[in-house]
Amino acid sequence: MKLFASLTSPYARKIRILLAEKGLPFELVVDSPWEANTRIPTLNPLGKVPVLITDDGEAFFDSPVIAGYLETLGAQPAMLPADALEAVRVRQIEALADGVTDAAVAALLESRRPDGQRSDAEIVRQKDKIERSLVELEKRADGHDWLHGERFGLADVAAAVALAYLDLRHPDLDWRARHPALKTYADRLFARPSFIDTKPPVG
Ligand SMILES: N[C@@H](CCC(=O)N[C@@H](CS)C(=O)NCC(=O)O)C(=O)O
Repeated sequence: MKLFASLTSPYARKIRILLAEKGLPFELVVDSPWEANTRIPTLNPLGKVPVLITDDGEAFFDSPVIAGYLETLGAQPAMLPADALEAVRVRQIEALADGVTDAAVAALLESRRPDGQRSDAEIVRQKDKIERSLVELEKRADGHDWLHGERFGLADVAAAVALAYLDLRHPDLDWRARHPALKTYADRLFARPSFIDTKPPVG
């Protein structure tokens, strides 16, 4: 397997952590879709990372689809429950966490627009999405080791990656001050080797 990814992409980090937790061997091909010589559009028409190329040469994107594919390989630990409805519930938390990342990216891009083109109202709108979602995640973390059920899984990987991305791109949000259960939860997850080994370079 080959994973095409940039080292700063939180969506790609989610997949790198899943691969590490499962101990699945893969080749990491670093490619930034923002660079002129990127190969990503030839693999994914949307021009986004991550893209996974299987040993048979099939391309899978986006990150939720790749996460689903990795489950089909049967490597342990399973990151989704065997029960189909419970698996949908985990994927709901994944969607919420990925949505936090989406809003964080949108707020960052908006904040980087030149004076006169930037909309502060749009930045606030995106940050409101983040805060509402963190309130929901805080409820799930409060009194629980994991966000769904009794086991570490895809919901936890997606949520912790989103929180780490907030630390990287929006330290001003200071989410820990308002979400103490998430703080404890995230600090525990950030200490796992899979998170330490995939920390994005600063920049
Ligand atoms: N929903 C996608 C989002 C992927 C995504 O937006 N990746 C960013 C990097 S963090 C990207 O490749 N952006 C390039 C672009 O938007 O052209 C996923 O979960 O994989």
